[in-house]
Amino acid sequence: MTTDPFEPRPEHKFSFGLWTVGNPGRDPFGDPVRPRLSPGEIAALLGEVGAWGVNLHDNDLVPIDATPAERDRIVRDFGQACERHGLVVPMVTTNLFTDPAFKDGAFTANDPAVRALGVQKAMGAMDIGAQLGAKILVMWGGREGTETDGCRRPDVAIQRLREAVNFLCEYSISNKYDYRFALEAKPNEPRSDLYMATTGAYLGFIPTLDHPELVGVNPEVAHEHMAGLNMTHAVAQAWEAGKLFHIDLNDQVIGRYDQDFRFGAANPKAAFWLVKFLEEVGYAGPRHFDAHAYRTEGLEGVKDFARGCMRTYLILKDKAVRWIADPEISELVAELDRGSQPSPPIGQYSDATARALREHRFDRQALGARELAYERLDQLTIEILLGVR
Ligand code: GCO
Ligand code: MN
Ligand code: MN
Repeated sequence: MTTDPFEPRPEHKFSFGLWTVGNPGRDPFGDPVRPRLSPGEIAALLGEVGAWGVNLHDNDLVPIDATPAERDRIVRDFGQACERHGLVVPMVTTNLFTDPAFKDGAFTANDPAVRALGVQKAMGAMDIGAQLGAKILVMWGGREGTETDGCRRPDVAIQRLREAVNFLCEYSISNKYDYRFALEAKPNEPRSDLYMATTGAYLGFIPTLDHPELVGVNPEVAHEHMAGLNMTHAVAQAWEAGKLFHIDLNDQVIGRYDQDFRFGAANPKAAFWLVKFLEEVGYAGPRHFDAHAYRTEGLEGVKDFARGCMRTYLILKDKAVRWIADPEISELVAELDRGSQPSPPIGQYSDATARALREHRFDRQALGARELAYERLDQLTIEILLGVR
């Protein structure tokens, strides 16, 4: 019996949001094209395609005006549906963008009542998540941003954001929820400019919090690409800082509208470097697909979309293994990494190391004349990706 090497298994930790496979295909120009699935139906679909986890916004599951009793019943029923379909709930998040009350943002809004409502709503999302076993709270600003910067000073917005995150960290601690907070940056949409436009911005913000140890980031491929940036570089900086708490995988053509394409659909080479990095460093968190099917699709197309995200990840993981094991590539990489002339190490500063460095005579011309075979290296990479190697 042959087994499909690209079949998703629980240890791959593939997760989808209720809002991703549940996306009915509405866009700014057109109405929904797919029937709205209930959370239970989505759990069944995710179980069928072989996902490991399902994530949710509070209101993907519990309507915003549900009574406490309705809330309890809905959450209990959903927990049972997840169990039935072999799914865990690793992450929850808060919808702070759909309701008109949040038209000027939530945590950064000028009206203190809106800010307080935002924090109250996030507490409610944390309660729901805790009941379902979630340990990661994603915080995406949604509408934390501006069309006109006349509305408030942007540093005040940052102070308000800090106040809210600090409060929610304490809420997690005092309820023993044990959440890790993953802050998700995005440069624009739905506002013209969002605060905290890049993962790097959040990495600068986190050390200013009361509980920086509880807070990391949730980089998203599409969001870095919307800003014209390199996702793998953003992820690497987060990883190196011990802050890669979650990841949103999808795809996005640079310079276009917010596309949320199937993982690897637009930039397979960028996706390859990302998967290679995650697998090489041993990232152990969820691989969450924050994407949705093309608007041309029905229910079967949504399954094709979800299977495609996971399959592409696993194919790229296999390509990464091939890349690392390829003798010609390894030799080339080792050669490119090798020093070409003796030089004093930089290392720890001391008077002696500084003197040694000041006095050293480099053959600068030889350094400039050295040829670096990155063309060959990249072509070998492309040949692996295109399947001829
Ligand atoms: C977007 C974001 C969202 C968030 C989600 C979780 O572009 O709309 O990526 O999908 O990830 O709201 O907070
Ligand atoms: Mn997004
Ligand atoms: Mn996202």
